[in-house]
Amino acid sequence: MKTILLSILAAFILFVPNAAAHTYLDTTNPEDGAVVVEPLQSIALTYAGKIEEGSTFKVVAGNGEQFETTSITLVDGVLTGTFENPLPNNEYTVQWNSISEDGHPLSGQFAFTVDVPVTEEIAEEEDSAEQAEVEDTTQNDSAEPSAADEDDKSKISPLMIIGGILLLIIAVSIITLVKRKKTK
Ligand SMILES: [Cu+2]
Repeated sequence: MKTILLSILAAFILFVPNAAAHTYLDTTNPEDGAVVVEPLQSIALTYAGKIEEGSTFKVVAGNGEQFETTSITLVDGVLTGTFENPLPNNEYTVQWNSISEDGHPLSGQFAFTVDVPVTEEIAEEEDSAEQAEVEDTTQNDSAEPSAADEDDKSKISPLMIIGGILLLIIAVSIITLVKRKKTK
């Protein structure tokens, strides 16, 4: 009995101070040191323990430019700041400032990099390809485009035949499956 009481006491001493421990920043999204490759429009700080409303953070890019959040919400210990637009590729430092429920000020910073593959280049390439086509048709006489059209058709038709065959196979297999089920 004594040992049980002692272990209960030990557990009490070990765990109760933990439960009453100060609030701290548990995880962040993005994580410290992360390289983000998808468009990032919000940053979330998850606290272990409660923090007060009015807790906030500042986002500063590598070139010193500050990015203002359009909204900051605090839900279940998660402080989320949202931006008007996804953050441009750059290195960022998040300087956070919070007040824990017991009144202790908390602050710190973490950093991450946004490196989203640029899709504009692909769009530009497509644009220039289209422009090249337009130039082709304007430069050449009427005979050229129709030849190109025929070329296009001959490229498409084998695909259409394969597609038709596939559809036929699918249709036949569905019909046979339905028939089998009916006979069973
Ligand atoms: Cu505290």
